[in-house]
Amino acid sequence: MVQIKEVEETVITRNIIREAAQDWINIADADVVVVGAGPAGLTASKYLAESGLKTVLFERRLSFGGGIGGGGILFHKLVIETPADEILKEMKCRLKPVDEGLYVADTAEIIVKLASAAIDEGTKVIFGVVVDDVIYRTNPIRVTGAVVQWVSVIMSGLHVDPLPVKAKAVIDCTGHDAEVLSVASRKIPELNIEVPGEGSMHVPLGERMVVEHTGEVCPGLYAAGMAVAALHHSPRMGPIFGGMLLSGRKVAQRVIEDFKASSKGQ
Ligand code: 48F
Repeated sequence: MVQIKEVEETVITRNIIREAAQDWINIADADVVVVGAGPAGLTASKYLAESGLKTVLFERRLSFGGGIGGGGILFHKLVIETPADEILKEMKCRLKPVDEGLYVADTAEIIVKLASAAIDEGTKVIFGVVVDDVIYRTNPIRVTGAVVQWVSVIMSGLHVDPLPVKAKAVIDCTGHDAEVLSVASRKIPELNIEVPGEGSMHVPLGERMVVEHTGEVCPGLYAAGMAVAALHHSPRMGPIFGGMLLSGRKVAQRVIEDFKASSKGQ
């Protein structure tokens, strides 16, 4: 017979609350807050955490992957083009070559391996949390953190104040709605951010533009993935994911460079 350890009920409660509280105390002052656990956010988190930055990833849902899981109209496959295959090969994803520089993969495998890579490098992932605002300072103007709320509170419509989390960099990886850029644009006009929304489908142009425009939006605030397309009104591309991964990696490289530059300047 298997001897299962007997656990008293309050032990479960105390351990969960103590460990979660410890994480939140640590999270209250992060190096980088990544918003959204889709392909761009997971890829960015992996490289940021790998570089040693304290990286927190907030995701509204209770699951990873954003738009990956839906594949193309729910077919469980996605398409990846070079050079993004190198990112997935690094994570040991199995890619089926179907043409020169073109691969097909299973959505479930890509989700789980991207998430695993981000966590293994040290990203702290918190599910069920919405970033619904940013913190900022003036003279000079800068985004200095994110404002977070439980998704369940938002869904309930209860009047409950959110919590602020400080960060030297906040990255909008929220996808098509560019939620962080949109709230910053609406509430902080001095930032001069406009979010016109993405354009209609043009795959080659959309893939190129999303990567080209990835980076800093204003001091302290960065964007990757479809949030970049929403910011620059660049075309959507549907279920081809190379641009999302390359954008996630590029934003991480940019944030890492900015950290290095600011630490040299101190
Ligand atoms: O939508 P999503 O996958 O964004 P992405 O990383 O990739 C886009 C592709 O999936 C696809 C495409 C190109 O291939 O067209 O659509 O740019 O992932 C965004 C994630 O952010 C979460 C959301 O639940 C999703 O998992 N999210 C959105 N807004 C918030 C958020 C928010 N305010 N706070 C926390 N999470």
